[in-house]
Amino acid sequence: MRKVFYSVFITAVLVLPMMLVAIPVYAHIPDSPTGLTATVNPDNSITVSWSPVTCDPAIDKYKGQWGTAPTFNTETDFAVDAPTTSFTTQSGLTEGTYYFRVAARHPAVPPGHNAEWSEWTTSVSATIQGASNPLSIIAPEDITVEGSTTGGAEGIDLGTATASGGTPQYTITNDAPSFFPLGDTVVTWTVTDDNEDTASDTQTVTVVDTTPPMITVASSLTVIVGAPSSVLPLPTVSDIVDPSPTVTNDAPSFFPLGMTIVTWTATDASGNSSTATTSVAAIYNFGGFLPPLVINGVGNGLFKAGSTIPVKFQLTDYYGKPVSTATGIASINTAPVASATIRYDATAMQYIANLKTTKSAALGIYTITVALDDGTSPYISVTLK
Ligand SMILES: [Ca+2]
Repeated sequence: MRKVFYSVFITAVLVLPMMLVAIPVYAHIPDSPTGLTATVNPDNSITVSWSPVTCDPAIDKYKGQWGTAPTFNTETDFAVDAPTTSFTTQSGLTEGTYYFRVAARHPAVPPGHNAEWSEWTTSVSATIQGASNPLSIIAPEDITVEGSTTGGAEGIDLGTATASGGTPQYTITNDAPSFFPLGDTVVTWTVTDDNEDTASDTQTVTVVDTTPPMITVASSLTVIVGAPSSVLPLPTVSDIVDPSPTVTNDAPSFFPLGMTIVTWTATDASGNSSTATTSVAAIYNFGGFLPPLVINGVGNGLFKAGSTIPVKFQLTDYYGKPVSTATGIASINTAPVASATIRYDATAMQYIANLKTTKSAALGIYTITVALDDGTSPYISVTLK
């Protein structure tokens, strides 16, 4: 009996005070929330919600954890004050499965003592699908086109952009100008779907000018020997893109006697060029026959057959300066033909050929011709008697 008494006594002394302290002071651990659901929103956020926990004392806060794995790394990823029973993540989550779990809290009751959290709920998950098929657009291939108008190109067929993903129907637009200047222009193509989401891509349009100018010149031209190259008429030049191609030629400063081939070159701003040639014949300025073939500007023309006819004339260059270096043969078409070489009389600054006519020539009209070394053959009629 004594042993029993002591045992009860010791138990009462040690245990009873502990019971008196523990039972009334600490709030009990609340139930975990129930009805946990996770829902994907159109903006690719996820809303997790749960049923309110009802117990006494009332829940004052919920906390949650979420992530891409059912193992949660941090103690608290979100917290909301009761009676709120939902939480929404940020929008635009990338493709994947997201996991959530929640706990509820009793406040400290009575004040000054510890609040108590429930156990975590079992996790729930939601999967973002949309990210695997986002709205996208592929612009047409970059293109290079030939210039079609002054400074660039118009009416370019850009091709067709292709949209996919998102929420059809699609509205596709681009910011292409009607006129593309030479060089690169970046065109931005944009698709808008029924969800008002947009996506864009770019296309580079390159306008080039590979077409040479057109050039038209006189194919042949006759000038007076010594004429400056400025006497040449300018060619007609045009280009599809360049309004004023550069025009050059390889003419000498002054044209020498005879034939000179002048090459004209028209070059556009893109470096394309075309050429054309003009054959320039430089001849003497023949001053007309002089007396006695001509007197006072009128042909005399009556000579005795067998007599010597002095054939006189003057040659000058473009600037009126006498030319002393010409060669030539004067002749008259009697049968046989009579002829004589011209020579230069420096004193008189004129040419002379003493043409001995044929004595047996019949009465009639004959032609005196001077074949000059510039390729010309001035002539005059005479009558032999
Ligand atoms: Ca061109």
